[in-house]
Parts: sequence; structure tokens; C-alpha cells
Amino acid sequence: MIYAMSDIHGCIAPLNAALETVNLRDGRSKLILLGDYCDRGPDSLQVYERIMRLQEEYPGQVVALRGNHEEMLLEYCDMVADPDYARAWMLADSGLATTKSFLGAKAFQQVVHMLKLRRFEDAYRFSVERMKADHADILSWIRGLPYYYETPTQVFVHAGIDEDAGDLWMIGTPPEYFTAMMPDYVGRHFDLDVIAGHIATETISGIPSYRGIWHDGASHYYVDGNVVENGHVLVLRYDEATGRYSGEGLE
Ligand SMILES: [Mn+2]
Repeated sequence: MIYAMSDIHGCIAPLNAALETVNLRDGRSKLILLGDYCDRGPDSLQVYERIMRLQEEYPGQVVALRGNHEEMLLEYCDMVADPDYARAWMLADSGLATTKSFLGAKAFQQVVHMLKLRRFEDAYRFSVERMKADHADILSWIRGLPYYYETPTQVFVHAGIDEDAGDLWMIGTPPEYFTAMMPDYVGRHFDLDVIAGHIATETISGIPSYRGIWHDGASHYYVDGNVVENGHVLVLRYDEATGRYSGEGLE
């Protein structure tokens, strides 16, 4: 069995609930996580730690891909010498949820204090320094995350691939497309099934009340269930023996 889920966004309880439905004990099944583990929800640090632990527990069975929120987190850590990033950093991390989770209560109080004094650049530098000092292992793990995972019939990716490049999608897709491209190929056939997150299924389906995994009737499966709003992480299952997909929203 291959399981896939995406866009955990700092929501540890829904992640744990979703993991209850995943069985990796046969030593062969795989869990593919499609990225965007941080931001928005309160527990980004715990989500990263949980996934890293799972990889240790089930070596070779848990694949974690990178999303645009991982790209942003690394970018903000790398751009700390650039004062222009101080504002961008605060705006991107809404409510500073990720910073709060990585720093812990005491250091975060210092950040809040600096922000109240409008010392934006100091707050930015301090936060990144703390993250680098206390969580270098997580940052270096994020830095190593791949953009996609392939099987003979599928590609798992955070946002999408350049399907116009055909067989050469792997080199034809610019890195930023893997994590942030718009869903341009909905309803179109591609030689591989494309399993992606990044955009909530209530958006991509065009049905505001939609809550399940969404299949476009062609080659695309979308699994981002908008956990921050709905409190729930969707789990797609693919049975390699039958070639069938199942999960909420699919019959
Ligand atoms: Mn995303």
C-alpha cells in the first residue's frame, strides 16, 4: 500500500489522527508526505519532529517531500543578513506561529518585546539565530528534502510538474514549479498519475463545501484537505496490487 497526505501546516493532532489510519508494519508499505509541514497551525516544530521520528522508525518507508512553506522557511533563514526580509518574514508567518513553535515560550516573549519596540530586524535576526542554534538538525533535514517521488506509474509532488515537457518533466520543470505551480493541467491526461497537495480540494474542485480527496477524472489526485479550517488531514491510499486509489471523497 502507498499512503499519501499533504499540507499538515503545524497541526499535530490531525496529523496524529491521520497516522492512526496508516499501517507501515508490513515493512513494505510507504507513506509519502507531500510537503508544507509548517506555518498557520501552532505546532510546526512538533510536526517536523514527528515526521523525522517516523522515518527513523520505518527506514526507507516514509518519504517527505518539500513544499513552498519549506522553501520559504529556508529562504528566511538564509536571508537573515538582508533587512528587507524582516517584514516579509513576519507577514509570511501569520501570527508568528512557526517562530513561536520553534523558539519556545521564553525566547518568543523576547521576540514579541522587540516587535512592540518596532525593532523588526532585531526580532528577525534573533529568531533565525535561535532556530539555527536550537534546531540545526531540523533545518538541515529540511534542506535535504526532495521535490518529488516517482513510482513506475505515478509522481508525487507538492504542487505539480510541467506536463508539457512530457517524458522530460523531470528536467523540464523549474524547481519552483514543483512546490508552487498553479494547477494548469486539471482534467488532462498525463502518462503518470500526478498526486499533489498545495491547493485545497474545496478550491481545486470548485465546490466550496467539498471536503474529500479530489480526482479530476483524468490523471490528477489532490489531497490537501485544508486542515487549518477543517481540522482534518486526508489520507489517500493506493493499492499496488489492484492499481486502485481509495480514501475520503473517492469511491
Ligand atoms: Mn503549498
